[in-house]
Amino acid sequence: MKQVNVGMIGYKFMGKAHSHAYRDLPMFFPQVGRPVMKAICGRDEKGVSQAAEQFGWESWTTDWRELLKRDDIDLIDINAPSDAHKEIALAAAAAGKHLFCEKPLALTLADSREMLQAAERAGVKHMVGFNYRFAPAVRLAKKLVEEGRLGQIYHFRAWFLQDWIVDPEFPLVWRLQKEVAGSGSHGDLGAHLIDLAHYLVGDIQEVIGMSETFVKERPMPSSMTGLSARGSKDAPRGPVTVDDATLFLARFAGGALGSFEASRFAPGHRCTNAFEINGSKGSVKFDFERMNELQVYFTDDAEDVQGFRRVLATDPAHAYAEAWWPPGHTIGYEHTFIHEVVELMQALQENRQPVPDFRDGVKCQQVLEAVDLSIAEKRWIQTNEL
Ligand code: SOE
Repeated sequence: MKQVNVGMIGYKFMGKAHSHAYRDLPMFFPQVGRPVMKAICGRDEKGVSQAAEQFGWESWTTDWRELLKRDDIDLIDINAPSDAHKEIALAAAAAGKHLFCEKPLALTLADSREMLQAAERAGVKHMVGFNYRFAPAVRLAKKLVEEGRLGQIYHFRAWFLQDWIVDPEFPLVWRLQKEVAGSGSHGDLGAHLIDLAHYLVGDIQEVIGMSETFVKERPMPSSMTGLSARGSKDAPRGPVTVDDATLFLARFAGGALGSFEASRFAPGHRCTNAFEINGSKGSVKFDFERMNELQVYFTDDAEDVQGFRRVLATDPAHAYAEAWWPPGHTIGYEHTFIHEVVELMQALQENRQPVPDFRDGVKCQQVLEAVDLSIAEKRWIQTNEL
């Protein structure tokens, strides 16, 4: 079995999620090998050295280019803020490293296309971090669609709602700055919905959207990590340059109609990443806050017991479930990243592209940008216009 040596850039929220995935992987999925956590990189010496120790990396550095020079690193895992993705990915591909990059792939469609081209030109493997595809209940939804058990698909209805910036005094973290994040709820949350739509229903042909920034200025942060930050009311204020909420309608190439809602202004919704699919033979409903469950309805159930049934996707019949605990013993958020890394390691063992790859990242970016253009021009946009 090939040994895969990993170098990671970024050590905060996603860096922790990915580090944990590499560590847990061999315990539950020994068949895909044991990734070696060679080196982790971050800008802050104290922070990155602590992370290296805490997460179990062999070494650390504050200069990501050092990782690319090392012959003992095969894969570069990019968890830095979105504005850093492109430069790192291009340089890493040129150095012949495989790439695993968090979403959204880049700040713009043009940049994401350049990243895909660079990876293809270098002949390296590439993967993008759409982790929600890897929830067993989402896999079950995919299976039901693919096997035709929902019939012809009419609707995909999705919403990703959070509430961590509802307080107008919450500081201006990087996720609220366009030059670093690319966009707000749209690229952060909507990107996941778009990817799930592509995965579950297929290509999106045309879109029209609307968006709003409810709080236009915020105090500068004194510190931030993950989704939390500190600041003070008296701190200088800066403009919020991304959307707080973006909604859009879509028509799928296969004829289905879609509606999408991404918002960070939905009090009470901590991380509601939810969708429904309605087809001629049935429907499914998923909500990440109950990620082990898929609600399933079939039109051909006997009339007297018709209704949504709650399927707990923890049986051996469900994707990835057999590797974990006995049925009914549920799994969590971090497992989606472990499953993602299972796919990545398996693909590297089999010398094939992992899925989802940078092509999926580009496709997502194309829809994100089509929605932005539709908002700017107040009209329907065909995704192939971009
Ligand atoms: C923050 O909004 C965030 O962590 C996203 O960046 C993730 O992609 C999403 O999975 C959860 O929320």
